[in-house]
Amino acid sequence: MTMLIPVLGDQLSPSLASLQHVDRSKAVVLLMEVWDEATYVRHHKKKIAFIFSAMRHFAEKLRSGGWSVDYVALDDPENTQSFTGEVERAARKYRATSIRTVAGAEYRFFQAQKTWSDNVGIPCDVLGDDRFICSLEDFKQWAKSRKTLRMEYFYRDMRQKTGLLMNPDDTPVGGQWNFDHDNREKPPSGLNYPSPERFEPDAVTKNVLNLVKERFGDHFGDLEPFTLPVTRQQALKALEAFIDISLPDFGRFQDAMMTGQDYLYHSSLSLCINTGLLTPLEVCEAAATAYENGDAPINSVEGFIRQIIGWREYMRGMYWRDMPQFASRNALAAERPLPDFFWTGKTEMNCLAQSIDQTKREAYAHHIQRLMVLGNFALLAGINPQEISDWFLVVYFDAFEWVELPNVIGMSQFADGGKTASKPYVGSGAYINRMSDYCGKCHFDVKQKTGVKACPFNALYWDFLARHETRFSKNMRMKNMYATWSRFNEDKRHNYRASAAAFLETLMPASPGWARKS
Ligand code: FAD
Ligand code: DLZ
Ligand code: SF4
Repeated sequence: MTMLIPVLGDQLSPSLASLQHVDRSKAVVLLMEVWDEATYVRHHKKKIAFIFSAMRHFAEKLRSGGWSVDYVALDDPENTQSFTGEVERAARKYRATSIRTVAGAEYRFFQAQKTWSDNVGIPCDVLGDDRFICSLEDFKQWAKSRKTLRMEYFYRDMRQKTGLLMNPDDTPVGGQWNFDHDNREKPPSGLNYPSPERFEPDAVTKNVLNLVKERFGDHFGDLEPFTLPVTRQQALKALEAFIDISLPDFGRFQDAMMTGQDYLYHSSLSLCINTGLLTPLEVCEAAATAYENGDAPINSVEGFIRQIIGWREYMRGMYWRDMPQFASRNALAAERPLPDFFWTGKTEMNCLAQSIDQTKREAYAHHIQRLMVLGNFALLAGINPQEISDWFLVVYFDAFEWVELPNVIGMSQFADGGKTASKPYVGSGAYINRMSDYCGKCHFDVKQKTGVKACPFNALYWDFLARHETRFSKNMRMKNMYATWSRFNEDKRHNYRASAAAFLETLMPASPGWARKS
């Protein structure tokens, strides 16, 4: 009577449902490094190294906790290099009589998981992933009872459900649900920025780095220096450092972008949370405690908690609600191919060059760089949403389809026609200039509106609004933009549109094969 417990690379939590209430003497935990998963998109080298190293460390931890663990390394000669193949092989090897597993977070994988029972010919119990705060069933019910879905209302329910930042009388701490109006500052010059807690690679990680160098050398991004947390213990240290050092200023500088400051006051904990090294609830509880102890202000703590119990959970709910159609949505009929510079970083637009360069080095960019520089550009330029989504899925260390896709297709590209966001997130050069120091060192002039030296965001912004006037001019949240557009005379409109067209002509499409094997 052996139970086989497959654990995936984003399920590295001691609290994982499949590992609870099991007789360890009658179970084998299976962890698998498989080529199919590591290459279905050509993930950033750092992301692969992080996952493999975190998996190997987790396997060790389980072994020392008395579990029997079968760890299939990528270069194991018997490795069939697919999840289903490895589950079948392990089931035969251990004469397993049942499989117990936690539902995969991604649609693609969950479909495969459902075939395991039939393929192997033994019962397979697929458990819900209770590391999320809102179950998929609860999200469905919440969504069903509403005409329009807005994250803010979902978030308030999550605050009540978790009790985070709630008074005993069920009112929000600080008298408001949301303190975002305090969160739009650009840092003054001369500030001493914190850096996230980093960790020297140990022998396990060094082996993985060699493997990744050898097998994935042609994938996007820099492998080294590699200093990411790869164990729960390190992740807890990174969390503690964030809470002590960065959280107090997280709120006010949340939207800022500064050259040479890859992380600013952001936590960079997304990869630890998404892979299970930290649970979302414990991260939020640590932030709430900092507020209760007077160590961080409400605008920072509320803003931080909202990202996790609000946006993160909401995105997951939206993903499962709309898959598999979500992946191919293209409401704005955007068909321009992804420009080459997304992979090479070679562009004279400094905001894009900086954001892409740090993405290549760190496999990280913070939210506003993703949304208001990279995503904004793709949306304004009419880049095909599936191409830009693939790019995002490849390049970030925290990119798993369930969270990447709704953020890109839904929030950033408006390709779901407004199911996720109530208006498109677009901005001209003025927004980027206000929130960053990028424009001062740019080849283009952010103040010029049209012509070859003008910041391309300016003409692209008006060109986008003009292209989609029928769809957006009635949107209440875009009323002011269209009022301004309607005051422009014909010549001005023509100049904006001609300038945008001339700029778009200069974009070189990326060669195929960067994101998926051609
Ligand atoms: P912090 O700023 O410190 O925020 C704290 C935490 O809140 C994050 O660690 C994350 O868990 C959560 N969070 C914040 N915003 C979001 C959001 N919009 N959706 C879900 N969780 C959120 N996040 C991913 O985890 N994976 C992705 O692949 C991903 N792709 C994105 C693509 C685009 C176009 C955009 C606009 C956003 C994307 N995000 C993604 C959301 C967000 O940008 C990242 O979670 C964040 O930048 C991670 O850095 P951090 O840990 O320093 O976050
Ligand atoms: C991202 C990733 C990569 C690159 N490789 C593996 C792997 O070899 N084995 C594994 O178990 N998980 C990997 N992962 C994480 C998976 O993509 C993630 O666990 C699934 O997509 C589940 O939805
Ligand atoms: Fe970006 Fe325009 Fe500023 Fe250059 S001028 S950094 S292109 S916003």
